[in-house]
Amino acid sequence: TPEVITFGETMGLLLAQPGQPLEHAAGFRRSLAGAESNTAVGLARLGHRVGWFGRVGDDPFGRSALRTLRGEGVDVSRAVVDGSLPTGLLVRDAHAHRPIEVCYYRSGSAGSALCGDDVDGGWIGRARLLHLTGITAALSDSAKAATERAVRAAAEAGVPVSLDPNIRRKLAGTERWVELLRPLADHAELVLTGLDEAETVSDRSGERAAATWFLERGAKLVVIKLGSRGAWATDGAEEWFQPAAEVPAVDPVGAGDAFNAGFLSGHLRGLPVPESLAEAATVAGSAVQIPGDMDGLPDARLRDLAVGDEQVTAR
Ligand code: KDG
Repeated sequence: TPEVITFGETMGLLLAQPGQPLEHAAGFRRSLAGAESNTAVGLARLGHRVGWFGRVGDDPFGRSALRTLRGEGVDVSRAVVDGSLPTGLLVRDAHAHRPIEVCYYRSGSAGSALCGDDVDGGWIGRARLLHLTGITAALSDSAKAATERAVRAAAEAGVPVSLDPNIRRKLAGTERWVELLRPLADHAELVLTGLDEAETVSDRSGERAAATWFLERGAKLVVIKLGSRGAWATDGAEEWFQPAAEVPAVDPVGAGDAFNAGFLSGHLRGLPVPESLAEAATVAGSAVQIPGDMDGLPDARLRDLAVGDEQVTAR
């Protein structure tokens, strides 16, 4: 049984060749996208047993997504191949110093047809952690129902939930995001969030005020990701700050998912918060050095070489 279970939409990724803006790009590399599967792969590479479920189409992108995840050691036994809908696609470019252009081709996708019946509550009940992101609930009403079913299964079995809001403005407006995320926050023991997301959900400004809002709703630990500045965390009693790794970044997309994998790995191994934060920074710092959402995710050996080293440069 997996230690960690996560679920959501995994898409085919077509990534413009490095340095080529999407509008003018002629060459693309194929990879995988999807915040939850990025974190799943990150955890698997770090040596954890992870399960991911979701729906993919019965097409080359869907089949290769499952094959890739399986190859990474992620348990996809509960994933559904939907014979009637296509796998969603994400087409984007990658730059360190200019805005990244992201085009979704995911409306009516198999992934968004995820539904309550796809959730194996018994499987979730045997895990040590259920990790969710707000994206899944924002996909469709049926995916929102699946999220609720999964959270209920975790609650009934006493399995803690970690939540990353992962607000994607292209999927819904602010009001909708707040409405989706607040009930999820009520069930999250661990919150891993960007600062703007925490401020949006809580309607408070600043790390401390926003984190307090989550703690008041039952979270035990709130980790606020500050991008290239690092991360800040509190359990209500103590506070910690972790600077980001100083690395030559080429593609920041997926950094938050990588950070989550690094943090959750430390957390599952019972490390103190500052050590888990340091590992999270290292894993994120490794991920941003390679184009693609998940290609730069390190294994445990690479992470251990780099932890504590300010210059986490891949050689
Ligand atoms: O975190 C990276 C994700 O944004 C990307 O993989 C795609 O899940 C995705 C989304 O919905 O934006």
